[in-house]
Amino acid sequence: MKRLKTLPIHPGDSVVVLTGAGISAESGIPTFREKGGLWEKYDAYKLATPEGFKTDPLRVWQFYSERREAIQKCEPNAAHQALVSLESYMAKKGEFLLVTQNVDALHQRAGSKNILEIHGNIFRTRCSNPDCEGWYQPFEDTDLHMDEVPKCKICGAPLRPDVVWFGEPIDPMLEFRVQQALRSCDYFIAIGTSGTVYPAAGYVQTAGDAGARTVLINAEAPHNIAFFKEFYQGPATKILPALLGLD
Ligand code: BJW
Repeated sequence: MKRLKTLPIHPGDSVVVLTGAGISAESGIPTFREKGGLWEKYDAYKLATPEGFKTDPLRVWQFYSERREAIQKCEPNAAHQALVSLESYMAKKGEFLLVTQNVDALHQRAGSKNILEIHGNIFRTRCSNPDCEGWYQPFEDTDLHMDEVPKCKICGAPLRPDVVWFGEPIDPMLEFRVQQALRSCDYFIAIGTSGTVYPAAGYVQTAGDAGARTVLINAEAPHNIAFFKEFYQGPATKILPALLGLD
């Protein structure tokens, strides 16, 4: 590969990184919308909406249990590691925020610290009843619920994975923190995301309007490409370390 010029990020800069399924693809975790992706094989409306869960909670749990099991066998890759290096480079003087749409927790396993999981975490479970206090008390859960829907100990309602489905809002506190960071960052770097799902797909506009240098690293040109000032096409594990001068 032609040697890339490194991004001139200074330790005192403010950087917001947005990651999507593409960053974990080389760890062996399927993306959603590519050929062979999850939403090609499975019906998103049946498996990733509150309506789908109400209709067939066991089928939804089987889908998430299979993914829990598969993700546990995967390891963070060079792109996850590069973001850990960037965060530690900026730790003393700068500001670094990692916003991930991924539910796989690979960033945490790699060692990233300042991270917001806007679509939740597949290894957490919570009550599905908004009137129960269990709704607000997600807990760590690596169990596989293949044969039976787990029930809330407080109200008896079905428990659900603590992820954000279509039609559900992002946690307003998380979204507030993201919006604040987007308005004051020097760099907005998106990695491995198709720019299809909102509100994340709109973050580049907010950052760009506020004057940030907007950079995209992706295997293919996504829907919202026009909003990025720079686009580097290729695998995240090669492009990101090269752009950060870590290769
Ligand atoms: C590589 C690579 C490599 C591969 N290296 N690159 C405005 C306009 C239109 C619609 C809406 C709107 N606002 C809201 C909506 C509705 C909806 C939405 O966006 N729909 C669109 C699909 C049209 N949004 C929502 O419903 C959101 N909620 C919301 O807005 O609430 C508002 C509200 C307020 C008040 C009350 C009620 C509601 C919630 C969205 C939740 C998304 N959930 C999922 C599932 C999470 C749990 C789970 O994992 O099962 O999140 S869907 C799925 O898509 C998952 C992902 O995080 C998300 C984004 O996908 P991502 O990461 O971009 O993956 P892909 O597969 O699409 O792309 C991967 C890319 O990587 C590809 O481009 C590859 O080329 C690339 N790649 N290998 C680099 N090695």
